[in-house]
Amino acid sequence: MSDPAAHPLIVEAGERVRLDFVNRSTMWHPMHLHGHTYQLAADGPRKDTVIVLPKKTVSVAFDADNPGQWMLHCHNAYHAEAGMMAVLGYRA
Ligand SMILES: [Cu+2]
Repeated sequence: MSDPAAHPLIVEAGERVRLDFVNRSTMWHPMHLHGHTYQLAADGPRKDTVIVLPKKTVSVAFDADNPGQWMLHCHNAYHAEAGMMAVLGYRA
């Protein structure tokens, strides 16, 4: 497995960030972001985990308001251990 910290997703403090979770698999993936809550659609609920159904895409948006390094991963532990994880970091 590659080191997720080797290629972090970099955001700028204060920006509004959109994440598109594209599920090309046939499994459910509860995608979880640490350190932030994200919004589903323009006026949707704020959550830190969203289930991405098979063959579906879910777009979320969050405010980059908590500098640090944060994990973004599937909440199925065996998926995360298989590599479904990334590190979100802030531009220095
Ligand atoms: Cu998963």
